[in-house]
Amino acid sequence: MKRIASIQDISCLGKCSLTVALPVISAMGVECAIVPTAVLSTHTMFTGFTCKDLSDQLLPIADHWKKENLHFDAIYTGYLASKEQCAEVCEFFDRVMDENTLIFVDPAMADNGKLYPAFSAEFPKEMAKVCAKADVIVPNLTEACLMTDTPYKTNYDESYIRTLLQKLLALGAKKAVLTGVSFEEGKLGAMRMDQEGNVFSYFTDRLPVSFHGTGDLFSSCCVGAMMRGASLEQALTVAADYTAETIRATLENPDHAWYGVDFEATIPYLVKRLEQM
Ligand code: PXL
Repeated sequence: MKRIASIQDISCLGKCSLTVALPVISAMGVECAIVPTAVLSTHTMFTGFTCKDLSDQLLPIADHWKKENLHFDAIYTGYLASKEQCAEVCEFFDRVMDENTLIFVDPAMADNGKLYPAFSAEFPKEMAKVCAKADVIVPNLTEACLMTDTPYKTNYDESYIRTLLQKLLALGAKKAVLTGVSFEEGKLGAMRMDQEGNVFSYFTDRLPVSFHGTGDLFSSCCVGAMMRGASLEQALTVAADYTAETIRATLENPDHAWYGVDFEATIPYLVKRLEQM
């Protein structure tokens, strides 16, 4: 069985980060080890959340794992607790990875033109250094703009997205995927560019809502599918479809929570998709 180490926070309640990565990756038949970056009472869209930074645990965990001679097929990072933690995560990669470890970085730090509340303006520069070490990065438009000093636009054309992808690759990542891309009303998707400048994109119907945690769902599904043998392109397709299907299912539930999606309800859909791959 393939083994992923996922480095992100535990939001005790919130349907995001590790409470999404663990069940989704496990359901995909891939082992998910975790490295919690912080424990929060909820995600940061609530007010009054508590947060315990676990930075002092990251490298001791890495060293213990190294001593145990464990191989990780992927290291997948998400929400980090502080700008200082970005350097520790880079060091974590160096200590734990080997030549067969895929580094998959979701620079979860911003959306809709704005940094998440816990981060200062210097954070994106530090996160860009984590992205520099990655095989695959999956920022949304806001995160990509912040890391490349590009003005954030909601009205754009394909050349804007291609330029942004080129700037992301210039950070050092081998493949860059931009999420939340739309060139056509009613469609939303992802576009990836490799070091040769080749692009691939995939779109689903845009649903008339935006839910918290869907980025984590997309990333978890994408890296999980790659561990199951999918190419990045196939993985992006499955991840986009699963995310869209989950938002659809959430909207159909009149009692759905405001703070996250009903991804639990669509795990059977995801498992079926994997079987067809
Ligand atoms: O879904 C990204 C995320 C993860 N973890 C925490 C968050 C957020 C987004 O706001 O607050 C703690």
